[in-house]
Amino acid sequence: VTGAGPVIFDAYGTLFDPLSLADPLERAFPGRGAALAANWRATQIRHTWLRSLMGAWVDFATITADALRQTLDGEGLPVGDDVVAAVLGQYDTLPTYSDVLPALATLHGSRPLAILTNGDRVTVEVTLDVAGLEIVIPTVLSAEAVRTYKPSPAVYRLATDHFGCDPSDVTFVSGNAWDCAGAGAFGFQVVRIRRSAETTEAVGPPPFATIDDLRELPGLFTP
Ligand code: LAC
Repeated sequence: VTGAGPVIFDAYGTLFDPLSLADPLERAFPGRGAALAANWRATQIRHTWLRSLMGAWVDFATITADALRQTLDGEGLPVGDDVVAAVLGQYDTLPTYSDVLPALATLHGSRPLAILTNGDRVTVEVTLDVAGLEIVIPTVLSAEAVRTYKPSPAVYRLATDHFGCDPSDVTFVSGNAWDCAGAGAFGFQVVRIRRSAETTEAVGPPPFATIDDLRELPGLFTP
């Protein structure tokens, strides 16, 4: 990557680990936490696409709660308000992946850093704060501003509008293959961080680079 354009990160599945919520789910439903967390996350993402195509926007917290209830109900598990509240209550304190802090510490100061997320802005800001990263990543751009979700180009455009730059000036980092596809189609230089075994989507241009650890990211930039 050349130039000194912004580096923009997806939030969930890139910096913050939503599958860590397998732990409270495991406590509530022993032996099923990991599968429930994965199914919940897939349902949540699917709902963002459904609602975007249907023109039926609701905020991300509502999607997240609906997806959790649907997941539990679909597995024949009781959807108790106490369990739902306890699990959802941990969403704004999701942990970062272990490579995030060292990678960002290296990048900090070298170029503008931001988050572009489908998550609600305030929730993501709280999570950043809890992780001690609000100084390192001062800008959170949320899809809520355009009341639709990635991979709509309207959401990626929030970044080029904010920074007053061309799509090709942006390095976009995501652990979600669908997000990499959308960002690449918009014209960002995409770096995929392999947080899961999912394959690269054969839609739009392939990522500029794929890395297994976020600490590889600073090395992609030529001075
Ligand atoms: C994000 C999630 C949906 O945009 O990956 O942060």
